[in-house]
Amino acid sequence: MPTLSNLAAVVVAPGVDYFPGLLDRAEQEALRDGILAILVEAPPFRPRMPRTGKPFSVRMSNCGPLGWVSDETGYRYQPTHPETGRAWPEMPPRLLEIWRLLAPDAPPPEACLINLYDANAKMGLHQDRDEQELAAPVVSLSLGDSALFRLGGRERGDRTRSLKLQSGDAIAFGGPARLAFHGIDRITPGSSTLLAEGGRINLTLRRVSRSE
Ligand code: MD3
Ligand code: FE
Repeated sequence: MPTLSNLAAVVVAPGVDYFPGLLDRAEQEALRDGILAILVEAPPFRPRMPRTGKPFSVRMSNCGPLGWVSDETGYRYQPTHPETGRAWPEMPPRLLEIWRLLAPDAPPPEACLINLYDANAKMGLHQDRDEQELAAPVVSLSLGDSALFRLGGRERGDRTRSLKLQSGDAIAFGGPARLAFHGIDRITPGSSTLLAEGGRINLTLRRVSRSE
């Protein structure tokens, strides 16, 4: 198993451990290929906002026992793809290893949300609070074009700061940061050669259910 190039965390805020360049190019390529294979089995879908049905600009898929989906009826985790009805593909073992390294005290992740950004996609400021287990951190990995990530506090009106997330970067959000507001303001097209078609893939690993 290849080694991670940089396991030194930069604590950018309480509970936010940033690992710039955690994955070297070979690791990024291996992960990319694993995710592209998953997207054949579990094709990207476009989530819709609860109530209004307004489509997200980001397309999504999932791997692992549970996947996050959103439509007119609400946000939820479910074991099957919303369009094919099939179980989500298994999580690549390498993702489970990265989780063990970055979240050593947490039970294993149950969901890996795959967010797909084209040149115009963004994600508005929000909290991740659809999980029963809020003691476990959320671990995020970035592949492809860079993104301008915005991180706030636990209240929507709190001051925010911006961070550029690049291909191969990882961040773990735990403790006081677990319910921080966050979003993606924009991506920078052409900033990475990892994805042949351009764009950005974000992988977000989460523990969903409580494990006493
Ligand atoms: C801070 N994804 O899927 S990853 C999401 O890049 C999501 O696609 C963004 O926000 C993306 O929910 C941001 C960084 C991230 C993920 C989860 C967090 C930051 C977080 C959970 C709590 C606090
Ligand atoms: Fe989020």
